[in-house]
Amino acid sequence: WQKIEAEGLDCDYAQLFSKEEADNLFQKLEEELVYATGEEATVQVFGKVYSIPRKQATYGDAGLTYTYSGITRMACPWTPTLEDIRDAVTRTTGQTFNFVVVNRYKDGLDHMGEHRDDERELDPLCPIASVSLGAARDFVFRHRDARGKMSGRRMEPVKLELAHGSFLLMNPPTNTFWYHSLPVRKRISRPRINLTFRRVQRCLDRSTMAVHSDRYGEPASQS
Ligand SMILES: O=C(O)CCC(=O)C(=O)O
Repeated sequence: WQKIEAEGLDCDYAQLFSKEEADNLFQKLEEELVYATGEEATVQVFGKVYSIPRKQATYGDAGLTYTYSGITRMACPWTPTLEDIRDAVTRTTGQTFNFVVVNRYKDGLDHMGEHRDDERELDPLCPIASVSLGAARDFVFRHRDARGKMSGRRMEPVKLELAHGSFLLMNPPTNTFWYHSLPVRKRISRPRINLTFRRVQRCLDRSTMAVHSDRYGEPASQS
């Protein structure tokens, strides 16, 4: 395990699957997963609708929903491979997860804008567990006080490469203080699938739920 730490940032990184296992999981997910289309493949930022620069799907326990970027996502029933990966993550962390957000990047042009995973629906004590399969991609954390030209503090971003079969555990309070993004990397031609396992709380009063505008699209990354 590699410990990644900075002020308010606490992550663990490890190789969870061998190359052979990871190749096999990637192939199975390519066969099993169905990605969102239509409104579910968009985000809303300050009332404007944008298509997301990658494919996305949400799976989890029956009846769960998760609202982010202005859109409510329903959990599709777990597939056998997602269950296998979820169970491996639970064995490794001792934590249980009831929801997974899947992002598929067809190549290095697909990306994810800077955001935090800090929706009120998420159990604040549960880490977010991220499994990466396929092309290795850079992943960048930036402290919330060190974003943009007018930012109050100078703090170096924390950068890592997420390898095929790797596992990144984002422990609390990382997502309170640090934004993360998956930047464009034009030289990458191969696809990548990322799974972020989460614990979503049922029965929250929707009217009090924060809707975060700074996630997922380029237009929002400056907000
Ligand atoms: O693809 C990745 O590694 C980033 C995923 C991510 O940031 C998210 O699901 O919130």
